[in-house]
Amino acid sequence: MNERDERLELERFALRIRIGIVEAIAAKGGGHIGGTLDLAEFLSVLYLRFLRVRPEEPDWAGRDYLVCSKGHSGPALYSALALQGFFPYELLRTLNRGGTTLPGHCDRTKVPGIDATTGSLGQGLSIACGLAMGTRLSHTDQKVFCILGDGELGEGQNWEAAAFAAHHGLESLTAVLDWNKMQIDGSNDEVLRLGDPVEKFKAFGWDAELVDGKDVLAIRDAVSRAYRRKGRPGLIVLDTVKGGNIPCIQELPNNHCIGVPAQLADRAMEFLRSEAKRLGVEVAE
Ligand SMILES: Cc1ncc(C[n+]2csc(CCOP(=O)(O)OP(=O)(O)O)c2C)c(N)n1
Repeated sequence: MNERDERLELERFALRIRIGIVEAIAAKGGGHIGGTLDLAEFLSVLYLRFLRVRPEEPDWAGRDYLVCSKGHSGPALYSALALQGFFPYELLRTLNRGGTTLPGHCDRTKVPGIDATTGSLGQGLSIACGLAMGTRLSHTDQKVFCILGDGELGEGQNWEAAAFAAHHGLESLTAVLDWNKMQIDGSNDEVLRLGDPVEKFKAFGWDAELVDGKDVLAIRDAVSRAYRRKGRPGLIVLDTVKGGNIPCIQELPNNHCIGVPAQLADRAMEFLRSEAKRLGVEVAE
């Protein structure tokens, strides 16, 4: 496949992930939409091109793992998992409602394809370290990915895990930072300055690189390098915008966890439909 078609296919899947997120959160009337939408391009690349998983056998022991440490972004993974056939797409509309099997935050015991229960920020990287250590002890080539939030990095446990992973040379571990520069109460610079995450993780002994979080081919190349990396853990910093480039969500002063009334959902869907037209994706009315 040439690069143009490759980009198109990955962007189309990212768009479908975004549509699933908006439909799910709008059906509930609101939720963690900002930092969820911005993961679409990364998840498109990971699920379409790399992650070795089996939708018909989610607990397959030979799978690659994905821990979403910022568990409030679960709906992004749910949308990708539904599109990949882990469970019926219609379930997305039950997100976070009474009796649902799709809680707002990632839940390994309820959602096929979710590898770690998260939501209390700061714990996922430690879980991922444990999984990576497991792959080493069992001599497999499985990979472990861990999605982190930049606000989440204010939790000290991350830095203990970062030191542990470097000390043990956990080469199967790749952390992916959603660097949208915003958290719940404002920007990182206002709440707790993170500085340059690439330099910070390098100082801990990791490989680390910055990638445009919208550029599916750049993400593809970074993930490809992650699959080949030897000797040390790696960090991919996704340079993103909170709100996933949907203008009416992105422009809100705080889009972390918001009510999504029908009017806002309609505006978001109108934009996504225009994107679908541009990319040649069929969307149900
Ligand atoms: C231990 C813990 N403290 C506080 C919270 C409340 N909380 C939920 S999301 C959030 C902000 C997270 O910001 P960030 O990691 O940047 O997420 P993103 O902006 O990417 O959604 C906070 C403080 C929590 N879930 N867990």
